Amino acid sequence: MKHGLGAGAGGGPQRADWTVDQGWALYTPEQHAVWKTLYERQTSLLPGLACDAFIEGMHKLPMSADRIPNFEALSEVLHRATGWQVVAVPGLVPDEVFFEHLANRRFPSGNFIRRVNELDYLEEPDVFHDVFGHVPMLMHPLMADFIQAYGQGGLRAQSLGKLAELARVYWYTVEFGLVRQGDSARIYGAGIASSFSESRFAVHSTSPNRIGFELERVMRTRYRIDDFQEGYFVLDSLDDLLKLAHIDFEPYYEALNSGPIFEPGQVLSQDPVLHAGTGQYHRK
Ligand code: HBI
Ligand code: FE
Repeated sequence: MKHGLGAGAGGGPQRADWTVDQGWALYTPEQHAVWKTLYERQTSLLPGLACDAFIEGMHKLPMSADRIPNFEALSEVLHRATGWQVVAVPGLVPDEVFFEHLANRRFPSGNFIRRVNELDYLEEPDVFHDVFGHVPMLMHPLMADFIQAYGQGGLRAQSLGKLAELARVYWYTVEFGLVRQGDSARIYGAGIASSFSESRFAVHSTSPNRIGFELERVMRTRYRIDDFQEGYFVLDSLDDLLKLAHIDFEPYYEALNSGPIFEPGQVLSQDPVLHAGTGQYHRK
């Protein structure tokens, strides 16, 4: 197997569930070095920006600067903590395959790593985004339950034709979520935590909106995948994930059949605004 192409490239998946071997022994010194650069950058940046749960999860995992983590070693620690495992996939997998894994507490992680000349550029989730970004929060029992519930809900949403609405919940929590901690809004979302530039932007920039999380509002809000977010939604506490993990989305899908859809940078008069963004970054 060749890292970077993906075992499935061209020929379809190796196995029906799209998993492949991580192929840990095949990583080159250059690939381990890319991990080291990214790992050192983020671990020195995130204290003070990421929430305590993220930092704790990060420290409890068998991860270090010197090598790309081994998924079996990660899974052993993770499974003991929250019953999750990390399985290798060659890149993005079809939605239903992704959901099926999550519903069974398996987190599909890209086994390849970005190239050294593309440290901040990512077309598909690689091992740094998936492992460094996502796995620390999977050590948290409420996040562990919530992502499993998202997998189960995803399968259901697909059959109802409501995946776009549900995907917004995932986007504004698991990927780009902030949570109140003391007087500040801290990172718990993997898309932010794995990004050198967005980590600071999300927490400290005056440009983006930071709005208290409200489920229906979030499900009505489009997101951007091409640049920093124009707005973030902030949980009061990670305890809110408990409610989100057990919620019945169907009444929400019903409600969403009518009413407005909001643009990423919008602020509504009824929003619980923590910070009204200047919008400066996205105007330039
Ligand atoms: N596959 N490997 C991988 N990782 C993802 O985050 C992912 C995926 N397939 C589908 C998907 N995400 C999303 O489109 C769903 O959450 C909607
Ligand atoms: Fe992700």
